[in-house]
Amino acid sequence: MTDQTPISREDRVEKLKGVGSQRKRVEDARFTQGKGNYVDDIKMPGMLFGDFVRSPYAHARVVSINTEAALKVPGVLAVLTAADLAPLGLHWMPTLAGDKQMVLADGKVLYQGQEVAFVVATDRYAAADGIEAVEVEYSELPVVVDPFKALLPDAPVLREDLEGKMVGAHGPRKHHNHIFTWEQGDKDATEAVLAGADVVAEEMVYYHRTHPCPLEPCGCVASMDKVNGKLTLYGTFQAPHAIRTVVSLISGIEEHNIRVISPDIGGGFGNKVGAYPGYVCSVVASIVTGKPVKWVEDRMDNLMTTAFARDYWMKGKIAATKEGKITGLWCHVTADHGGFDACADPTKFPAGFFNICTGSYDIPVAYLAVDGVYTNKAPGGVAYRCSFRVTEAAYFIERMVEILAIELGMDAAELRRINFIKADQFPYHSALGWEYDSGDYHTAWDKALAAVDYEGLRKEQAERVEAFKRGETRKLLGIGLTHFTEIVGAGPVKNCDILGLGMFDSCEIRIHPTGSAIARLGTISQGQGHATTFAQILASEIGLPADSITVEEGDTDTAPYGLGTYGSRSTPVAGAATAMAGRKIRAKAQMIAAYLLEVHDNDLEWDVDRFVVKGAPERFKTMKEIAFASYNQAIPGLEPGLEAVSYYDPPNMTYPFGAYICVMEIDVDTGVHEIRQFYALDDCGTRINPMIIEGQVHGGLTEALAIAMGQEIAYDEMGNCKTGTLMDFFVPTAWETPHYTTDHTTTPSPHHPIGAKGVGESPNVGGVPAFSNAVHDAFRAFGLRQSHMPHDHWRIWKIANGLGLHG
Ligand code: MCN
Ligand code: CUM
Repeated sequence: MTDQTPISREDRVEKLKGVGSQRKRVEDARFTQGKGNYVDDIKMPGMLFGDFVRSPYAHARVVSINTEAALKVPGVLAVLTAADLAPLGLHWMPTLAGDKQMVLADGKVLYQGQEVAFVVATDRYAAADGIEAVEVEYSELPVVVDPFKALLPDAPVLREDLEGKMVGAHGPRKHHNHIFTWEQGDKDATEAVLAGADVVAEEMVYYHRTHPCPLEPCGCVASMDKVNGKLTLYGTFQAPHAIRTVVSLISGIEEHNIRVISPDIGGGFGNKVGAYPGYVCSVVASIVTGKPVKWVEDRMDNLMTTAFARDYWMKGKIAATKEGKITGLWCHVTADHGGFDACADPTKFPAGFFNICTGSYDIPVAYLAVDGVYTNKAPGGVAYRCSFRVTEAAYFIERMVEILAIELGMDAAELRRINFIKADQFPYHSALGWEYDSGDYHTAWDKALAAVDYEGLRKEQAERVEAFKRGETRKLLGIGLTHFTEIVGAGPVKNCDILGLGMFDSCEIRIHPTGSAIARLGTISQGQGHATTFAQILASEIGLPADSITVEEGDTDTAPYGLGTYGSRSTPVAGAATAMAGRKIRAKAQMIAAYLLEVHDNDLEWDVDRFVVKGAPERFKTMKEIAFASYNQAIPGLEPGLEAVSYYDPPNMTYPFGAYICVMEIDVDTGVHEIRQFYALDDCGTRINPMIIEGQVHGGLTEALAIAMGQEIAYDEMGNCKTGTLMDFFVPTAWETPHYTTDHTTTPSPHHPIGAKGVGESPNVGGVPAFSNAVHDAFRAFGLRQSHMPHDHWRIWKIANGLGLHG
């Protein structure tokens, strides 16, 4: 093998396209040319289509289901109901939150759109006709859409299956519609601080129900091969291995006979973590018919029935000295989980990582209690770039700090500054139990304030208020500040599992003889660009160009076991596994190089893409040469080949952070807003690919804009979902999307092999409070304290009207 590597060290580094390189996304050649392979692109010989009869009522008894007429519709082959699934024990399924959920209506329905029967037909149209022909008789029951009303003594019993069971998956239940109480922190100490404080700001902060609405809805194709007993399940799964295990446990099919494949996924955003009735019904239908069965949601199905996000009522009290030093935080959350608790949190965290709600601040004592409640709404609850409820936590604390600033008559930027955890306090132990790994909040904050000329903006704002009062303008100026702290990378197996599966992750690498490689991971990209970035991590670790490394995810027959992609965990966990597997490769490569160069291992040092004999730079072996040698030479004491696998259990989570500032103009007479400037500084530790990070931030900010400024899953009193179509559910386009200025600081994670923290969810976690705080701040001079999102034009107009600004 001759080696063609360029001479200069810089050239060699550049050629690798390793960590820090703005490498272009390798996925895009396929996607931009229509060569993506999504679930709905999968076509198999004889494939059938399944679809659901769904409940028009939010709460009703199912009196009878008559499938006779439907079975006569041409093309309809079968109609499954709970009665068909019951003998198999599949009419209910476990949820990731330790609850159980009806696969098909078993006696009653609990939310509009709930799955009642599954029609299997030769094509989608026949299935739709079959659905029309199924006759279901319902008897309506009283509906509860308000979680506070759900807890009244005389509220209707929603979950009759749980009647009399006063202990649930997360401890005691206080009421027939109560799911759990989750308590953290020191209640007595916090109440004592509140009682003796100079100032206590108290407020109810609501983070409304919304939905990730990925471009591609959820779906699957189940194919049971009755000859060899193997089930292949293609689907939009964010956690393919976990799905395989769950399918095995509930179906009794042995795990080696199940192959789960996540092909390309058109956006996940947490919507595709959980298990849905469509998966179970497709598998059963394939077993029954012996043919492959496809189920793919339409937009309404997706918006109305699959994992929603948020719906948290957060009552807060924050105590401080007159000078503005925060002395304590108290929070009680009423969490609306809908008809079934189908949250996808780690098992021991029924409210996710909401206990990061002390945020970026050094708060000595805190107390948190979360009550989960059943209502007649769709189940789910952890989705949409949430980092397991960190979005709610960040919104809560960033609103409470703004309200405290009002109470104290202080500048909100200054109030934050004097309460930030200081750089020398890391690792920092928060009052609600976390160990923040690293941070430098003051540096980030000062950089952000300087970048937008914060003082200048405040002056302009004050002048604007005066001009408004003089009648010279009808526009107000809002400055939305946020400093958020994220917690991502679940997580240490000792405290994070999903259904008992520890949340490690994995990477397996095979180096080919000619010095290229394939790496397989337990995660699965849904647009985050893993094929691009994980190859970069490896390039830096093993000295082969990223362009020579294929990254493959999502096939449980080939990829090592992993817990999947959500909670921005891929980089902190699988990224770490990738680096560690790379290091194993390098360790063996060092032994091979030592043999080839006839020196001791310790006489070699690593240099970009090669091992060099210390003190003799002309004597080296490149990784490419070593790869070939590993296959063509018999090396005493070493097995042939060059492969490694790493299962990585992180010692801690990572704590990315950021400083966001939104400058917004608001027209008081129309309620229309205009975003003049949005500055986003993110610190995600070592940056693998700055361009990908920027893309993640742009996307997350746009989703944050949507949530803060208009997006909502709303119900009427009857439990009708009022926002089940894209006519009613706001999804921003390029038209509504402002220009973003991105920036960064770099504070590496001390425990991650390459110092990287996650970033995917940060822009949503920090973006929503920045937009919302801008709206609130615009009206601060006129006495606004708190107004619930989404801040659509109508609601902003109502704020102005309520403050008497319409004359
Ligand atoms: N990255 C980097 N340097 C870092 C951190 C991350 O270059 N220091 C890169 C990563 O290598 C990866 C991307 O940024 O290519 C996101 O990494 P990470 O923050 O680890 O998040 P995950 O890959 O685990 O993605 C999950 C996260 C979540 S939970 C949601 S929700 C979300 C998000 O990613 N869903 C998305 N971003 C999304 N982007 C797209 N296009 N589609 C989705 O469904
Ligand atoms: Cu919570 S949305 Mo992401 O974790 O897939």
